[in-house]
Parts: sequence; C-alpha cells; structure tokens
Amino acid sequence: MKKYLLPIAGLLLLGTSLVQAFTAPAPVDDFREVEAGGPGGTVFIGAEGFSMPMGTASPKHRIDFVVGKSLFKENWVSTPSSVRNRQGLGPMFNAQSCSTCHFKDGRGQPPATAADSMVSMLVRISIPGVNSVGGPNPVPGYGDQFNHRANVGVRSEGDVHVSFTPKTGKYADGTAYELLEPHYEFTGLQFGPMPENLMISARTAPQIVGLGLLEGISEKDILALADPDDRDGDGISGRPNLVWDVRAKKKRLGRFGWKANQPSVRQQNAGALLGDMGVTSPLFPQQNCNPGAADCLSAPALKGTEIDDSDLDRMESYVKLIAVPIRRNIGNPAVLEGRTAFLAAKCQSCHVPSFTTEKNLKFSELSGVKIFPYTDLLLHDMGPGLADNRPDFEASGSEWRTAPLWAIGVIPSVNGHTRLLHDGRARNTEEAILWHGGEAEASKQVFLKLPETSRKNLVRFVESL
Ligand code: HEC
Ligand code: HEC
Ligand SMILES: [Ca+2]
Ligand SMILES: [Ca+2]
Ligand SMILES: [Ca+2]
Repeated sequence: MKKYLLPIAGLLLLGTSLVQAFTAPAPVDDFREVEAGGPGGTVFIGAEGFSMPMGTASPKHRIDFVVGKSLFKENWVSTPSSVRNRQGLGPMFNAQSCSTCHFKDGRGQPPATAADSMVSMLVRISIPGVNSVGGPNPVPGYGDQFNHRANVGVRSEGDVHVSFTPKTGKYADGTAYELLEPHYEFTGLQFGPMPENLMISARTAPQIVGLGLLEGISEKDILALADPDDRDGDGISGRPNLVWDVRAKKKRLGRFGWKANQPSVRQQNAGALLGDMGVTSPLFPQQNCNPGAADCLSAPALKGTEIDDSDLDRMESYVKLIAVPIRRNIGNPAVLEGRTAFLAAKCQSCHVPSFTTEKNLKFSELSGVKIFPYTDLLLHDMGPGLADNRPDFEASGSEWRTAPLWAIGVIPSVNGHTRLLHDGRARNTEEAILWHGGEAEASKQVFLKLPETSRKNLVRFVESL
C-alpha cells in the first residue's frame, strides 16, 4: 500500500468528494490505475490539470521544465528584434506560440463560426504521391500545411474556414442523436487555386500530457499488438505507422500526431516549431517558404538556426515530463458499471488500458513505469465517416492512431470545451463514440444497443480516465 500514500495525501488536501471517490469500496482489479501516469502523476485536476511537472522529475529536469515551459508558452517574434531566445517567427506561420494551440497544454477546437479563422487547429494538405522520404506529397505553392498567417511584408497563404452540417441517427431504443459533419473552404488564396486533386486533413491540437511515458513504451510491446491481416479474426487489425526519422535518416515507428506521423517528441516539437511557427532548428534548418515565394524567401532571418539544440532539449524535457492527472471517481459504482460496459463493447481492443515503460531510459523518471493510457498507438481503419482520404506515410486515408483516453475527462476544466476527435467535430464523448466506424463498427453497435443509463455510465467511465 505504501505506493498509494502519496496520492491519498494529495486527495485529502483536495476536499471530500475526491476522498470519497477514492475511499469508497472500489473493486477495481488494479488499484494502481488511480495513478494513470504512474507515481509522478498529479492530483491537480482543475484549470492547471495539464500544467504540472511529474512529481518524480529530477531536480535538473525540473529546471529544464521551467525554461522549456517559457519557450512553449511565450510568443515568438519576427526578426529583427531585441528578444534573444524566442526570435525567428515566420515568415509564414499559424500561431505565435505553442500555447496558442495547446492552450495550457490542452486540447484545441474548431472556431465558433464559419467566419472565424482557426486558432487552435491546423489544416494539412497534399496531393497524391509521396515526398522524397515517403511522406505526404506537398501541394505546389502551398507545401504540406496551410499557413494562414505571415510576418509584416510577407503574404500568408490565404485563409481556411470550417462549417458543419448536421447528420442524424438513432439508438436502438429510438432515442435520436445529431452529429456534426465538417466542411472546409479556402478563401483569399495567394498562390493560385488549389489543385483538383487536393487532399486535406484538419487537425486540432491534442493535450500533451504523459508523452514522455508514451515514448517510453518499447517498440516491441507496440508491435506485438499489431495484427495487420487480422489473423485472430476479431475484426481489429492495428497497423504500425512507419515514418521518417530525420536524425537517424531511416524509417521508425510513428507514435505522435493523429496519424502517428512523428517518431519522437523531439522531432514532433521541431516539426511544430517549423511548420506551425516558422522557427528553424538543427532538425529542420530551412525556412518555411515555398519555392517561388520571393517575399517569404527574402524576409529578414537570423544567421544559423532560430532555436539551438540546448533549447530543443529544454522543450523536449518540458513536453515529456508534463504529469498525467490521477483518475477521478475511480470507485464510483456508476463508473464501475461503465467500465464493465466499456470492456463488454471491446473498446479495449484498441484503447489498450496498460503498459509498462522500458527500463533504463535516458529520463530515469520515465523508466519502468506502469501506465494506463488506453491506446495501442497503432493505426486503425475508422471507416468512411472519419476518413480524411489523405494518406500520411503508412496511414491510409481512413486510418487513425487510437487516441489515448487518459486525462480526457480533465480537458473541459483546462480548456472550457468538450470537443473531441482529430478535427474537433465531436461535441462530447458520446458523439466521439458515435463517429466510430470501420474496425470499431462492432463496438459502436454494442454502444447503440445499450440502455440509456449504461450509455451514460460508459461515458462517465471514459471521463474518469
Ligand atoms: C497551429 C496550432 C499548433 C501549434 C502552434 C502547435 N501545435 Fe502541436 N499540435 C497541433 C496539432 C494539430 C497536432 C496534431 C498533429 C498531427 O496530427 O499531425 C499537434 C501535435 C503535437 C504533439 C503530439 C501530441 C500527441 O499526442 O501526439 C506535440 C508534442 C506538440 N504538438 C508540440 C508542440 C510544440 C512544442 C509546439 C510549439 C513549438 C506546438 N506543438 C505548436 C497544433 C499545434
Ligand atoms: C478499432 C479501434 C477502436 C475501437 C474498437 C474503439 N476506438 Fe475509440 N478511437 C479509436 C481511434 C483510432 C480514435 C481517433 C479517431 C479520430 O480522431 O478520428 C478514437 C477516438 C476515441 C475517442 C475520442 C478521443 C479524443 O481524444 O478525441 C473516444 C472518447 C473514444 N475513442 C472512445 C471509445 C469507446 C468508448 C469505444 C468502445 C465503445 C471505442 N472508442 C472503441 C479507435 C478505436
Ligand atoms: Ca523563421
Ligand atoms: Ca504552407
Ligand atoms: Ca485482430
């Protein structure tokens, strides 16, 4: 029991409802599950729920965490400027800081109306074919990501808007539901019309908690779950994405992003610095300009890269060591009933509850930790409803990485909204489940046939993760 003393002490400080949640009779199989992100998890579950360093972080990493946080949170500025550490924004970009999209390290959402520009999401674009390393083939004039903002004196690429049309359905008990289907429209295109064969993929910013732990899962453990030809005949065929590792100059298992198109936190961060903010790094030293865009190519720029390896290290420590909030209401009878329904619907075929990270990792606080992320980090065909029809390395146009469900119930208190799925189309957990199709169709059918209280309990369980 010694292991649980820490979270219990934390809970006592937080007030009675949580204490009850924890001390109520809780016949869960593994009590460690309250610490979804291991012993370094945080008991903060309010607006700061995604802002805490892991309690187990080393003193050196805690300092890196603080500096990394400022690189993540503060606005970057264009060249020339007196600001030294966060200079190099643009020429083209989507946002001035990581936090604009990952507000408080949390989840982005679609804009409120079709007239508004996107703030915490972005649109990836490509044409059929692959680039030199097997990734998406960029659109001439626009590249592989639409950049709707630019520094003074430089043209942005234009703007992109999303609108939604309702789509209705019914539960087996006759209760009607309504889902929102997104549509995208480009306006003010500065580099000519988009090609006929354009493929687009809109994506919201995910919450970035526990990513060091996800990176710490051994490749072997993830690949062991893959079943590309569904040999066991359960209708589930997880496939690994194999993506380009820029430093190693070879393909590696992808883990991050909605299609698992990035192999590591470090490369994901450097990719975001360049693609989302226009900041060059030792991994991506070329400015984010399209061939022929003279105003972009001739914009003032710093000599050398705009972030160096030591600041990339700090950003990596920050993103890797954000603590996962402990689970809430884990012993609540309705939640436990929801857990039974979740297992009966076989949601865990993809949302795999638990892993233990590898031993002897460079970050010792991430080594050998039992975690409960509810993902297999593999790609699954989710059917035509969710398809973006835009391949991304090995991921087909209808495949997505199983979204980790840990901490999903804390997003509303951090971000003040409940939008889910890759493009934020789901207005809540229930809608996210109702969009499941393809390999997850059978699970959704079970959900559709549940009585209303069981559906509610299943949702409560998911939101307790
Ligand atoms: C314009 C919005 C935007 C900005 C700015 C942004 N991100 Fe992201 N971030 C996203 C989106 C969208 C994804 C999912 C990408 C995908 O699926 O291809 C993402 C994914 C990530 C992930 C992987 C999360 C996961 O669970 O797989 C990390 C880590 C990350 N971003 C870090 C950063 C950092 C560091 C910065 C600042 C340098 C940053 N992001 C800036 C939108 C943004
Ligand atoms: C075949 C694999 C599979 C099965 C089975 C499955 N899911 Fe998912 N789930 C996914 C994938 C992949 C995504 C991401 C889809 C997207 O964003 O378009 C996802 C997304 C979600 C989300 C939204 C997550 C987020 O962060 O936005 C929720 C909630 C969810 N699933 C719950 C469930 C529940 C509950 C069940 C069982 C009824 C279930 N899933 C069954 C693969 C699966
Ligand atoms: Ca720049
Ligand atoms: Ca672009
Ligand atoms: Ca299978």
